[in-house]
Amino acid sequence: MMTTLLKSAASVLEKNWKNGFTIPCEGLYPFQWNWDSGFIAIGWAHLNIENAKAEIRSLLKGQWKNGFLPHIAFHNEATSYYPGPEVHATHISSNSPSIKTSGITQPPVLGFVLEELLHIANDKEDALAFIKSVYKQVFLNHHYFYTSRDPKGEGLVYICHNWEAGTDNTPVWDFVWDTFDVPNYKLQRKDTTHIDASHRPTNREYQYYIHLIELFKEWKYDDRMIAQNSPFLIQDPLFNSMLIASNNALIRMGELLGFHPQVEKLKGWNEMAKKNMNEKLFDSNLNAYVYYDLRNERSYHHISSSSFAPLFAGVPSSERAKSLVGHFQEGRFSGVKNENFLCASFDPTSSLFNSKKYWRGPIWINLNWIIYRGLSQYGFTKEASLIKNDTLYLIEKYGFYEYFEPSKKINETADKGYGGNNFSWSAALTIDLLINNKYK
Ligand code: 2M8
Repeated sequence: MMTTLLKSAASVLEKNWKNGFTIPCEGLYPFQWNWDSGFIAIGWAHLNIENAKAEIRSLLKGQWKNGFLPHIAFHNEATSYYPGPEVHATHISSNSPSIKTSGITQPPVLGFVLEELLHIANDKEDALAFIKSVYKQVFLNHHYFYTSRDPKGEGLVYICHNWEAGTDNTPVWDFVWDTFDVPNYKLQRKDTTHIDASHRPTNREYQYYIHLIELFKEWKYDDRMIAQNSPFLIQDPLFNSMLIASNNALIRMGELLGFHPQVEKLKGWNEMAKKNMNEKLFDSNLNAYVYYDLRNERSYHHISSSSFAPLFAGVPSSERAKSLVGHFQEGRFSGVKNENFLCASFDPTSSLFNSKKYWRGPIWINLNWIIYRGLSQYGFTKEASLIKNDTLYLIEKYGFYEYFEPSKKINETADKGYGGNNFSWSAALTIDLLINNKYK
């Protein structure tokens, strides 16, 4: 029997369903987004596996000839979002597909999403046949990352745009923006007509976002030109963790399906990725995984919710995992008297933390799901239930918002979440948290 919460989560997905794919949020994000679709497919798998399959097939229609998977697929027309297909202008690349897409990517979640589908599906044979039909496309995407975005052969791929991170305006980027100047573009922002502008990135930040796209167009989206010249070139712990978690899943599924050459390649990449993530991206003073700036050859010593994503990818040793968990109960993220709900998107003790502003502090449901799963996998049941209960508490109290206030005190008098409402991945992952019995 469906509970009320489950029913309302299902109705969010149904409303955002556009006959073949699901938009993240009406008005605010009116197209198909890459990692959103992955999380959304997990929700659909519990309700209607055919929609989950269609979601993934639609996303893969945007794949480029070199394996690149764009962050937005413009299957439909909509005027409520900026920058739209005309700004990305990806037809100038010889790799772009027949449908309109953006020319930047997002965290590669498809590998592990396919394995989630296999676990959730009642008809395993049918799910496996579907996975078999898309496996090589997803593998090609990983091949693209390790051959085009790992200039030093470290198994750590770079992102070249803040929108590729998914954590669009994390304070870590402030330090990158300080390293170069941008012209003054005439922006046509639409997001601030939907959402309180103080909860969104500033116009100044948008100048950088648009400038990077203008540079990539100048270089016709050529990866070699980008690697050589992009002022933004970052090895991101969240992005690389999503890739490793997807490698892990593709290896297990490839073994089941007999895709031996692909499995061997993936194992090689993965081994190097895990080793260098532990050696290069771990900051032992902060006791957390951090970002490395390849362009300016420096690390950024800040903790964000992305710092915990390696748990989900099985990267840390159990000893290291134990010390990471120290940030939760009565720790830096929870607050010494557990004053905060888990898990703020940026270090609540930092002067750069802002509890209301997008990826500079608020709680996001997809990151909570990733951390919850990571904690469960390592056997930290107490901390796992804490983050799961906090997540469901906020959703139940306010609804399926895009992001939420971490401070318990502010929440005592608040009456809603932040950003867009009826947000698809908040609904989809709530469904999974409520009914996936594999993790309790
Ligand atoms: C947000 O990013 C888009 C650009 O991709 C935007 O602000 O316009 C981020 O939260 C991103 O992680 C998310 O995938 C996207 C759609 O929900 O919105």
